[in-house]
Amino acid sequence: MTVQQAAERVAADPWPPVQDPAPLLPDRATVRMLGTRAADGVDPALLRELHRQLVIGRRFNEQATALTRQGRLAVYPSSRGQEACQVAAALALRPQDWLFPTYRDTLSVMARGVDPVQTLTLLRGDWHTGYDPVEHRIAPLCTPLATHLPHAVGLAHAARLSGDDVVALALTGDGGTSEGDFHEALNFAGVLRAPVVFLIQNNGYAISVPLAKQSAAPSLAHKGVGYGVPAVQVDGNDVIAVHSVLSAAVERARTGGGPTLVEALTYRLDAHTNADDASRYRGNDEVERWRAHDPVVNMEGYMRAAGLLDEDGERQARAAAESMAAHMRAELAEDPIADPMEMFEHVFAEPTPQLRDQRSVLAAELRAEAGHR
Ligand SMILES: Cc1ncc(C[n+]2csc(CCOP(=O)(O)OP(=O)(O)O)c2C)c(N)n1
Repeated sequence: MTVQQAAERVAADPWPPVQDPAPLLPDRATVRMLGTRAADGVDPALLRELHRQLVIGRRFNEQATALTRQGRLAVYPSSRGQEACQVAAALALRPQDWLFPTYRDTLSVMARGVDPVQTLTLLRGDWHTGYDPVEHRIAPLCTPLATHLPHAVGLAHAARLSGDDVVALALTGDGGTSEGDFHEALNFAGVLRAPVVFLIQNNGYAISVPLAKQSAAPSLAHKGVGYGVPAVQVDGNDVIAVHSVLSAAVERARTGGGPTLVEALTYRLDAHTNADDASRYRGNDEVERWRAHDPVVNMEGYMRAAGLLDEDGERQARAAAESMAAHMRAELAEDPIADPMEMFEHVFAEPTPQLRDQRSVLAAELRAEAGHR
């Protein structure tokens, strides 16, 4: 099919206007599977892989946080407590699909196959992404809130026009849903029926701002209704449930069903980043309440009870996590050497006059500095 034919097909098949918003509304009950009969039918090999990735992910969060304390990593926005969302997002995608992560989503990037050290490149103060986005089909970790969401819609729509079997999964936090880009992305996704899935990791806070000060909506999932996008609310600490909901949404998008908005209810156990003091805006009792719903502990409890995890399986998962942590320590022992002149490259095909001026100023300063040494 040519691009022209695909465009004509899309134009001839408009998104039917939704007369009745009820089917778009999230169910009153949050989707949960861990410990319920719904989990019994899930492939044990998938459960073991979800568990293995959770254990590796937890270790990654702990090791990266330790490396910030040693000054080896400039900043780390930990996803401890949110590992279930991260792992589920990575494993719900097929190789041809695209992931659009935020700065907090290093774990999902790693769980999709990128070297753990490469996922941290941007967070070491290097302007490079650290991995090849096209090779891995993972957009660069996005620091400005929500600006990657319209990109995800654009990529998904373009793939559909070209007849490529691609779905884009875009991640955002609860704070990101207050940004204009979030609303523009949902609007375009609904109108274009783009094969895109949005996952909101609602961890309760945008740095220090609690959800109640971000939104008066009954839930963040309700935000899909205004754009004709069906939404689901899921227990974000239940890796089986998040994986199941996202896989269904990816499949729906792949088969022409259009976009889905998924709100995962979770909690960030660590501070926003190592530079933040979370005790200034939330109490220890709240953190302890969520600790009781730890996604890694929950999954291990379920698997042991179901006879899917024995001592040997546990040892193997922990050994894989330890060898990854040793790799991180070894590779981050040296500071990266960046050429300051490189920051002017790859911004525009033709550098602007201002960029050229700035490049000359910096080059002169570097020459002067070298002369003083
Ligand atoms: C456009 C924009 N405005 C402000 C910021 C500063 N900022 C960084 S993180 C953050 C809060 C994000 O909260 P949320 O979307 O809930 O994600 P979380 O950090 O909890 O994963 C803000 C306001 C930013 N990065 N980008």
